[in-house]
Amino acid sequence: MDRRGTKTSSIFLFFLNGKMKSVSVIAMIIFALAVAVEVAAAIPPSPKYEVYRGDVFVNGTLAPDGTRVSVKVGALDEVEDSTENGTYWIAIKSSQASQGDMVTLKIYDAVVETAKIDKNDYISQNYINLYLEDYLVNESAQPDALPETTTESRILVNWAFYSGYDSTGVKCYELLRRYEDEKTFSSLVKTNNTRYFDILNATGEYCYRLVTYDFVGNSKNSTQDVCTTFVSNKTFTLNGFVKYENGTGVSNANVTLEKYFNPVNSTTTTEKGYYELAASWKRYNLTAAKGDVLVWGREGKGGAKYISFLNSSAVVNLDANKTVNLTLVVKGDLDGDCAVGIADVRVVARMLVGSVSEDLKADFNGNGCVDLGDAAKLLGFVKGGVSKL
Ligand SMILES: [Ca+2]
Ligand SMILES: [Ca+2]
Ligand SMILES: [Ca+2]
Repeated sequence: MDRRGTKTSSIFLFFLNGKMKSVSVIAMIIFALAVAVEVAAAIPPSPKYEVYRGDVFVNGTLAPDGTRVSVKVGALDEVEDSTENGTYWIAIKSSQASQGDMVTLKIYDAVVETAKIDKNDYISQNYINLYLEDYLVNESAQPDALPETTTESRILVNWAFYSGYDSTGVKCYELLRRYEDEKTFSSLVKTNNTRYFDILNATGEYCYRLVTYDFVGNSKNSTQDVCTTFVSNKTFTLNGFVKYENGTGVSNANVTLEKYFNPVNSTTTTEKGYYELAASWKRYNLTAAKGDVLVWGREGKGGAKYISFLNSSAVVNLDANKTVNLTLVVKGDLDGDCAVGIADVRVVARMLVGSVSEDLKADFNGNGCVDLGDAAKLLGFVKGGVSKL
């Protein structure tokens, strides 16, 4: 007889021997049972624990902090832990488990060990090191096909999530996009969602690629990119000024809008450096350039001296009427005073000794670095003898 049974019986005997003999037997039994239930609740059930602990290794090295480990005993709820210093510790109250129940140990969603429950001990320590080898994502998610063309400046990219994609589970997705002539895809979003609304801010082709990541950090690209072309017949105006570094307008500069390195539209600046162009809703390269200007001597004759200019360019997303100013740099002017003089030669000298960081604007001989030849050429230009940089 256990302790609970002994106590219940003694209460019962008290009533039988005391002054309550006249009370009906049924009422007495109900009262006794109520007391018995209360007493039973006050005595905790025997605590029995199965403790699982050990080191966790992922791909041959101790798992990083936060690696998810779980233990599931029979039909009981799974209990989780996050690794710290490469170890896990999980205690399962095994009172409701039965001897021989299956124990499943997982790293993320991957089953890495199994065991059987042993209820003989009050606290049973189970030292089990866990090892996971996972070097790839078993299957990649695939975005749904997109319409060939769209006139909306917003597109929904959808994909499906399938549980059981990967042995360790899918942690997140990354959607990448490539617009028109871009050489590579760039990241739009990392998400647990399975859809993304993308804003298309220029007409043209957009291609999407989905990357699936598992919990270990492996990734896999979607097998096929999906593409759509945003079409619109809207046109916009682009205007602005081309200026020298000192803020003076550059007259007679050529301003060109290019797409795929082909000119789409071009104009020349006014006396004050103003330009204006119109083009369809796209993304362009905008370039300002100016031909050599004779500053000394007679054109085409020996001894003549010309100032040249470095092209200036910008990427312009023409999704509205826009103003873009460009700055034209005088070739050889390294201190920004819009003139080429001995002060600029000193700047090149400082680049040579390393007290000023190298700027390829000073690579006048075009060999890809700033060297003594550049200093000599610039000095020749300033002192005479070199007619053009
Ligand atoms: Ca995997
Ligand atoms: Ca200068
Ligand atoms: Ca050089």
